[in-house]
Amino acid sequence: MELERELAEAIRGNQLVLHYQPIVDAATGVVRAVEALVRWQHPTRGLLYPGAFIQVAEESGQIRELGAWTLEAACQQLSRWKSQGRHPGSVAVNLSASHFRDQRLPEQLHELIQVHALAPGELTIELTESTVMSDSEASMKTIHALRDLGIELAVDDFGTGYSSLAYLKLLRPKKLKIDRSFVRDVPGDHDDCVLVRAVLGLAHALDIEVVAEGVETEVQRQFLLGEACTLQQGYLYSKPIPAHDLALRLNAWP
Ligand code: G
Ligand code: G
Ligand code: NA
Ligand code: MN
Repeated sequence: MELERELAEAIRGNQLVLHYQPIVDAATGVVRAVEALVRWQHPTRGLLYPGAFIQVAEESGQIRELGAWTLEAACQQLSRWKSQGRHPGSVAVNLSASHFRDQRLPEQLHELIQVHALAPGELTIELTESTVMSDSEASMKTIHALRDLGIELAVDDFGTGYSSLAYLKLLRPKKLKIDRSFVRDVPGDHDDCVLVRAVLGLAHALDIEVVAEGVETEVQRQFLLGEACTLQQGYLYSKPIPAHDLALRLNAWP
């Protein structure tokens, strides 16, 4: 209850901060995109991670406000990087299911793109499989509206939910992110190797890019590269870090 009240202040005040984790072309080391991950610099409890407050935000109805803050902050940061002569490729933002279904979201995104003069392909929305499954009719409206705006979708934690092939065909995401639980034990675990290959084959057939999440070791990197999975994200490359630290790794722009 207290956290709920404090969160309202945090969103309006200056206590939330985004950290960014690069998504890297593992063959060249070039940063192809960055994922924004929210943190709460709490006045007395220190730096809080989403696990400590996203649920509270959901249950107290503050998740849309939090999502709006995240979107605005990420787009601002992208503009700032560009004005500094750097470019991260695109910025990915995680949105909760209820925010995604909010019929005001497309308008909100349209405005953001205008205000920050973004190319639509510079902004990616990350969704989990359950986000879209939970109310497919409202979600489909959003999906079509985002497609019209040119905003790209990525399916996060792929393989952990109840994805069907029909769903992928409907959603037509730009990217699939293989959940890190499938990446952790490659190449040692035979079943996980088979699963990773199957996802890559499926995505390739549907013309969807694949990102391997949770890449922590050189051995995992090499295995994935051998399977032609070049887009990789994980501690091997970088943890989520403040914008200023990430800037040093970004590509020159324009
Ligand atoms: O680094 P990490 O603890 O940040 O992220 C944990 C989880 O929190 C991830 O599943 C991520 O999708 C989620 N998350 C991170 N930032 C946001 C955000 O701004 N909004 C929402 N809804 N979820 C987020
Ligand atoms: O659900 P989502 O994939 O958005 O969650 C991202 C979470 O995964 C963040 O908490 C982030 O800190 C964490 N993460 C990112 N890379 C790695 C990694 O290589 N290993 C582990 N264990 N966690 C990671
Ligand atoms: Na994510
Ligand atoms: Mn993920």
